[in-house]
This record gives sequence, structure tokens and C-alpha cells, in this order.
Amino acid sequence: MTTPALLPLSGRRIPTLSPGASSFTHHRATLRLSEKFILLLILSAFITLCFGAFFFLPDNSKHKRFDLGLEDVLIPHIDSPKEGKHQGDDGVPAERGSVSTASSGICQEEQESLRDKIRADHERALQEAKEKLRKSREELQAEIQTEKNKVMEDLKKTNAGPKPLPPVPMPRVVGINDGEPPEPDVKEKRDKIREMMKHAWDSYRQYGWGYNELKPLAKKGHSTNIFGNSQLGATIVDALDTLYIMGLHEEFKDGQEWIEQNLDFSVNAEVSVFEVNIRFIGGLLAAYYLSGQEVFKLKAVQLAEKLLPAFNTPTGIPWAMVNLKSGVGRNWGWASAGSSILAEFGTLHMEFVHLTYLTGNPAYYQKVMHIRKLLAKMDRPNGLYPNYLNPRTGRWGQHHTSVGGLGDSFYEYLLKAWLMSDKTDTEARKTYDDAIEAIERHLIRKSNGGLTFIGEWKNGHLERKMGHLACFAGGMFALGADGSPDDKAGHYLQLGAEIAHTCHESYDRTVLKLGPEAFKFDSGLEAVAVRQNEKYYILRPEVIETYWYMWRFTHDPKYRQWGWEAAQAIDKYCRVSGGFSGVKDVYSSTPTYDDVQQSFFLAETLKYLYLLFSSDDLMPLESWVFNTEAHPLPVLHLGNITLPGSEPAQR
Ligand code: DMJ
Repeated sequence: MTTPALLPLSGRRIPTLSPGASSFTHHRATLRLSEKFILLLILSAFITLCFGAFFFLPDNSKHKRFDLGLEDVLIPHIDSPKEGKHQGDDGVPAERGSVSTASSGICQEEQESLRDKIRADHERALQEAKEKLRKSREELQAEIQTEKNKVMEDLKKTNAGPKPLPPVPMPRVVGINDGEPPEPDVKEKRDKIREMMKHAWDSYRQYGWGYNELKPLAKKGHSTNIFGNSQLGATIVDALDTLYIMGLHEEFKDGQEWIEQNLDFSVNAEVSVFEVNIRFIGGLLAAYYLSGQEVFKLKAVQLAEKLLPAFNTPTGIPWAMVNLKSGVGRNWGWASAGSSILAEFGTLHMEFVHLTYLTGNPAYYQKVMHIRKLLAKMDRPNGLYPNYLNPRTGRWGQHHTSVGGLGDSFYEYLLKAWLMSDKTDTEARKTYDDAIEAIERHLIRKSNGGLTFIGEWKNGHLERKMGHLACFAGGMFALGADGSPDDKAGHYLQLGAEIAHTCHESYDRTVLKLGPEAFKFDSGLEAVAVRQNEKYYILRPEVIETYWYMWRFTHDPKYRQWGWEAAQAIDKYCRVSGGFSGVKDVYSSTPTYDDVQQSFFLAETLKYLYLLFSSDDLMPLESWVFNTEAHPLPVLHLGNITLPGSEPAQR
């Protein structure tokens, strides 16, 4: 019989054995046909099983995922009834958000329309993705930027949305308009001042709009460290009330629009608390009181909230600078022993009292009253206030006292706190009187040539030098004359006149008829600058400010005359085609420019000049108190109203 060929069990051929005793003992090399058939059957059953398992396994995926390269598009997956697979059928509840025809009971028609919709969405998404892929990198970036801008705009709108402030009785706002001066020569001068304001504003509008200040020669925007690295439109805010008072209403509206749309204090900028308070909060509050436009009040309050973290010091004496975004504060690196500056932390009172008045928030009032109380408890060398106070230790720094820079407006605000309270804040008045008495005793002297000057006290020694900034004190003495103790009104009015005269001399003894930054009364020198770095004039207002107060209290025509001399000199030597610039040397007949149009030129210098040639009915001093940046705030006739927080001060 022929041996059936067995299928090889391996690839190895089984060797044929030599014939022997029994034919049954040798191995077969092939399988029988029936065996082969059985094996084939087993193999095909196994393949069928695997194949079936692949198709009949339950499908748990809820979404098909389409990776389009740019983004993942997730499309809800709907089982077709033909497929006969229903999520949830297996007793496992369908996931939230998944669409199951069985569990939701959606009818055939609905399913169809849903499927169409999904198909359409899917196609649209694919189309968009394709378009995106076709776009250049620049186009995509531009699109993203536009989206971002839109979000920012929406955010701004939400932030600037009117947060209602509690209603308070509006103080009496009187004398904000006047007619033309009846005397033609006065009218002509006043018109000239208005024209100068127009030139300063229009130039800034054209070349520096939105920046803090203007470079009138370079014809571009400018800023300084007092504003941090911000673009807060300082000139717009500082100039608003001058525009209003001068009747430049179109320009005022322009400024208001910019503020509404652009003034945003949520910026990462480290600003001077003092400068921002006197220029921005003062400027915004004055614009609010003059125009009644709520936006100015809201912006002032928004900014004030940003300044409050500056008071978070161990003593409550604020830092000189604060970051508007983070609220982190610090002091100027140059200030003696990490100190805060008297003229900075002492020049917040007027604005902060108004903020509490307008908002009902006691925090502002309490902060400034706390400073006052703390100072009242401190020993003062010779009755004088040193310019430096350490906010950590509460101790004085270097014993340097001045009525010019670093000290000036601290004294001014004591007097003005009293005036602004309708003369009810007698504590402020008493503090002012005591301070001025010590200043007169130690700092005010007559020069050999008979000029009254205010020197600076440095560690027990009087420096016979007066700064341009100290010239404001002539006006302060005149303003404080009425109400001074021991019937010394005449004395203080006279003192104001003497300071005005000295400061006028400092102008008159120069080539340009503009005053230097600082002048000496020493070694035969009388009201002249010695050092090169004290010979500049940067459009400062203090001398003209004093002329105006003296004019209001005496009506002596010399003050108008002196004011006009200064206005002409400014127009002649500081005016350039792109605005007004400071000059570096008032003793040189060929002026070199510093190329800065300071915001206070529009806020103060031009405003005081304009008022000097206006009637006393415009911004009457019985109703208005000018802050140190010449922003008028109304006298608060509080009567029976108690300011929130005026109970015992606390921090
Ligand atoms: C103004 O910003 C204010 O008057 C401040 O009090 C000191 N000086 C400048 C202008 O000179």
C-alpha cells in the first residue's frame, strides 16, 4: 500500500528509516487527506471568528476625531439605524451630550435634518480650515490681532461702564464764565494768552496726542519718569479746565472724547503718587465740577483706587511711587535714607477730601487725616518740618527745610484745606500758622540790597538761595492773610508783595526776562543764578501765580504789567513752530531749547495769565480753591454734612 503523504510537521523533511522488523514502528512523513481536511476546517473557523469579532465588537466612541492640522474638530457621531447599533442599548447609559437615537427617541426626519446639519457644519469647518491653511502667516497674525483688539475694546467698555456713585449735593459752582474784559487793552492781552493756549494745545494735538507731553522741536510725544512708562495723555488731562475757562469748548470736547475712549489706568507703570494726584485727579475733578460730565469723576475715582496701595507702609505715610498695576510702592532712590517727601505725601489732602465727598468712601479722607495726625505728634527741629520722612520708621531723614521744591505745597495744602472746608477745618489753619511762623523766623531774610527772600535750612545752616518754585509763596501769603492770627493780615499781604517783587527781580535781571530755576543772595549777588544748571526756565508758573493772587487782593496794576512782561518773553523766546519749549539759559541772548512743553504750562502758567487779565468774577476765590497744579476745586460748604470717616481717624 502506498503510504499517504503526511503534511510535513515542520519544514524539515523526515528522513526515511531503513526497513526493519515492524512496519508500524517507523514515522510517517505526510498526512492523510481526511486529516488535512479537518485542519483546514479548524483554520477557516478561526479566521471567521476573528473576522466576526472585529465587526461585532460594541462601538463606544462618541465622537469621530478629525485632525485638521490647525485645530481639532469634534463632530458628534450619530449611529445610522442601518448599522443597528444604539448606544445605551447595552444598559450602559449614553454619555451626557452624546446623541443616541434610541434613548432620545428622535424620529427619522429629525435624525435626517440633524445629520444634514452636522454634515453642513463639518463641511464649513473643513472649508474654514482649508482657507486658514491658504492664508499667509502675516494674514493670520493680523486676524488674531484684530480679534484681540476687539476683546480688549469690549473689556474696556465693560470696565468703563458707569458704576453709579452715591448722589451728593453738588457744591455751588459759580463764576465759571465771564464776558469780555471791558478795557480794550486788557481784552487784547487776554486774547493773546488764549491764542498762546491754542498754539500749545494744537501743537500737542498734532504731534503728541495721547503722549504725556510734547517735544515741540522734534515734534513728537514726550514723557518723564514721573509718569512711568505710560501714555496717559497728561497734557490733555492737565489742560482741560484751562480750555474750559478760556471758552475753548471744541478743544475741551476733543480732550473729553480722548479720555472717554483711551484713558485707562490698568497699565504696568510706576508713577509718582504726588504728580498723578495733582495733575490727573486734580485735573479730572476740576473738569468734572466745571462741565458736570460724569466721565471725569469716574476716571478720577478709578485712578484714586489705584493709588491707595501706596499707603500700605508701616506708618501709613505713602510711598513716592506706585505701580498702577501691581500696587507695589517704593521711594525715590535719591531721597535721604529711603524717605518719602514732605511736599509729596503732604499734597494729597484737597483731592482726597473731594474723593470722599463724591464717593462716600471714607478711605481717602482717613488716609490724609492719618498723615496729618502723625505729623502733629512728631517733634520738629526749631518748629520746622524737614523735607524727608521715613515711611518705615516714622522718623525724619535729613534736616532740610524749604518752601521751594520738596516742601512747598505741603504748606500750601494746609492753608487750602482750611479754605476748601469753608474755613471750618481750623486744625489745618492752626498747623499752617505755626509752620509759617517758624519759616519766617528761620528762613525768610532780607538781602543787602533790600530784597526779601526765602532761603533753605540745611542742618542748622541757612542757605541764601531761593528756588523759582518758592516764588509761589508770595501768592500763598496773600491768600492766607485773611484769617491769620493776631491780626497780622496786613503783614502777610505785605510779605506776599515783597516775595512777588523779589521774584520779579529774578526775571528782570536776566537777558530773556524769564526767571532762572534758582537764584542767590550771597557775596554781593542779588536774585541771580550762579551755576549753569540753575539758569534754565522750563515754562514754570510760580511767579505768574503770585502776580495773579497779588492782583486779586490789591488790584495794583504792576502785577498785570509784570505778568504781561513774562507772557511776552515766553512768546518771544520759548515759542517755536511746534509749541512752546523751555530754555536752558535765561542769561544768554541766543536761547537753546530743552525741547519739552511741560503739561503744567497749559494747566497753570497760561491759566494764571488768562485769569490775570480777566475780571474777579471769573473763578472767584470765595468759591474756588486752586490745587497746586492750578486745578480749581469748589469750596465745600459742608454745613451739617459729616464726611464719612471724619470720626476718629484710623488706618
Ligand atoms: C507743578 O507741577 C506744581 O505747581 C507743583 O506743585 C510744583 N511745580 C510744578 C510746576 O513748576
